[in-house]
Amino acid sequence: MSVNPQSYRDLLAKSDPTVFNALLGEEQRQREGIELIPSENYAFPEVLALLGSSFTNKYAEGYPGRRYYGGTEFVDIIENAGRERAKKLFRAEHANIQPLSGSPMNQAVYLQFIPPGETILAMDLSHGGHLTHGAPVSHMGKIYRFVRYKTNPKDGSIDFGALREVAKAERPKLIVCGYSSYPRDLDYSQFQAIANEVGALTMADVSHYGGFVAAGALKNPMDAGFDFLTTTTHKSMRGPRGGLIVCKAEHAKGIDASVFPGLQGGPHMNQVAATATALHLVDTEEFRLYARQVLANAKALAAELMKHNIHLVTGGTDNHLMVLDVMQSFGINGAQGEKALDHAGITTNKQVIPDDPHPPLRPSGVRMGTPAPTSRGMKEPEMRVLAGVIAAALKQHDDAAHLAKLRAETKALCARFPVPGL
Ligand code: DSN
Repeated sequence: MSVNPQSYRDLLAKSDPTVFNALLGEEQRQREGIELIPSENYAFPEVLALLGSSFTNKYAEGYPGRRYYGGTEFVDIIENAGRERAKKLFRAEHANIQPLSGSPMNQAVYLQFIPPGETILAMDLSHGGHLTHGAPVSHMGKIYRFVRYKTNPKDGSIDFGALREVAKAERPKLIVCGYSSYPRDLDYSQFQAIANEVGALTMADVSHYGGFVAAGALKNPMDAGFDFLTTTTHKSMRGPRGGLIVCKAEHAKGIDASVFPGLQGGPHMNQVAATATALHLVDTEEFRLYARQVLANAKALAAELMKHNIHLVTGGTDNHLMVLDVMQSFGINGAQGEKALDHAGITTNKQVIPDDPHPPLRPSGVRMGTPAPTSRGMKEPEMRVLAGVIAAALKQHDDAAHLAKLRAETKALCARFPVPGL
């Protein structure tokens, strides 16, 4: 690497002690605590190195072979490699790996292919949909008319009969699926069949679990004929913070024009390089084993939590995450649950549950997932230990001494499983 990591740290310690000390604090927090926020993970060490590499210095507006700047022969290599790797992993005809993150990635699809004021059909946010799927507070929620579908209250499945009726009545131009707090795998062919009936395009935002789709552990929407798959690259893929879009060949020109110059200027070439490398590392047997272990760990954690009489939304999980109804299980809200777990050394986030009667800052649920502890090498036995700590912390959420004892247990567990790259 062009920068010796130790010399960079020594330099930073001298030149900016405020930021350096915060960095040390964050590293200690990551080492000594369990990260269960399902959208967080530990980037591959190669990814961290590339983010701090000399690719940071380079402007490269345009695409490989058609740039608006000179000196792009090396960045063309990394972007071409990344695009080919994304196409291969998602079995897609075209890939764009320049989106700076999840929001511009989804906006690039909407703004290019859907005229303002038109209808988009997306999941109700409390049932698992995402901010960028038309939340009323987002600009997209104001530009488009978002119509909602929901999950079945009995088992959390998607009610495709109801979805078909809404689609026929509302004639959306786009149907969106793929969620950030939905614990089940999806039958993409049913979405595609409905879209075909009403003449809508299809987009799956697999940001949370794109790595597991790429690894073959979860279904691939492109196999069902989807028009677009979008995914952030920093969650399940352990890449840099960023996004990518794959699509059918017929949308290639439109997607590229939408990302640049439609929405963005110069791509972050350090991010593009790190994305290319993350995609390379995802396409390995080691990563495929990791992906399967994440899902096995989630199943083990969910089963054990339920043995502690904790109610899980939809009654379990098929993927990497679960939502605990802590209001029903312990009579506390999600903010109280999140805080108690924080004190026990376990990081999670408060979460609304379907049709939650409580507000988003004090919702009924807590969301958790297994990508990060699995990256540390934890397996089913550790999930059983964690479930015991979680149940004890939620039960005795206002007993500071008890929570401190649990925190020591968490720290001891973490000491046996180092964080990759730290
Ligand atoms: N903020 C991410 C999550 O936590 O689900 C999604 O963008």
